[in-house]
Amino acid sequence: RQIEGGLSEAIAKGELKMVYQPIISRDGLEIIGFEALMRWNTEEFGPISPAMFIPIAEESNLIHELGDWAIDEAAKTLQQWPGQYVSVNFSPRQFRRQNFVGHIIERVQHHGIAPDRIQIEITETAIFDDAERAAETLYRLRQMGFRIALDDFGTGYSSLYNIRRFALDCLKIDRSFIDGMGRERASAAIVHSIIHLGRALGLEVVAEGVETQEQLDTLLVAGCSHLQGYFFSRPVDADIACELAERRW
Ligand code: G
Ligand code: G
Ligand code: MN
Ligand code: NA
Repeated sequence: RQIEGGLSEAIAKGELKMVYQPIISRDGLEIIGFEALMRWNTEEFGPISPAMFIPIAEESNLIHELGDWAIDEAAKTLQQWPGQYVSVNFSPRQFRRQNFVGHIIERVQHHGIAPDRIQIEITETAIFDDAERAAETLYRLRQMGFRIALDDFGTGYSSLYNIRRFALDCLKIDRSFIDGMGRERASAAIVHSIIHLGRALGLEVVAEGVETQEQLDTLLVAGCSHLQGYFFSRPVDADIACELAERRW
């Protein structure tokens, strides 16, 4: 369609960019890493959200082109950063790509970046369909030194089963739960449960979508290890992210 056509030329036309949102550690409230998020500014229609174009790209191999471009951008940005890692989103189709492990290690080595400075963000959907193969892929990625985060945690299937069986470093609590925390007992209970579960398993837990001081206070009392959201910063361009790197809250 129209979007698919535009997207296939977007890289060459320089219409894509990556923006970076800080991930904050509870210790010292300082930035330990950034999540990389893709942005597409079209000539014709203005900005189009990744929530719109990523699913379209994922219907074809276009997603691999975008994904490779995203890793290259993140790696280049990492070369200028003192920060610990950049967290890159991978869609299920990317994760299930033939020789995904070999492919990603090759690109990272090409840029001279240590794998432990890349965090791979996947959703439960990516590992649910073929759990056997997913477990193997995650194990190998982890062995090479990559960090693994389970994104949108709590919204997918078989959450508890997944975290027991897969090699992970980090759970990211979906922002819908953080948003609901102050209003609904169920959301608050889910947030607390995920934090406790993560701690018991020695995993980092990132609360996403933190927008208010009140949410931050609640999360800190609950023992959440990491935080991300507009309260700290919106996703920003690479050069601004570099300037932010030393900031504390
Ligand atoms: O940044 P924003 O909230 O608009 O992102 C919307 C959705 O698009 C989120 O689910 C996010 O994970 C996804 N997304 C953003 N950037 C990328 C990317 O580089 N690759 C993939 N696969 N998904 C992305
Ligand atoms: O699915 P994923 O968690 O990768 O999506 C991240 C999306 O959430 C990005 O599009 C980002 O722009 C958005 N986001 C980040 N922080 C906040 C926040 O505090 N509030 C809201 N509403 N969205 C946020
Ligand atoms: Mn994400
Ligand atoms: Na998420």
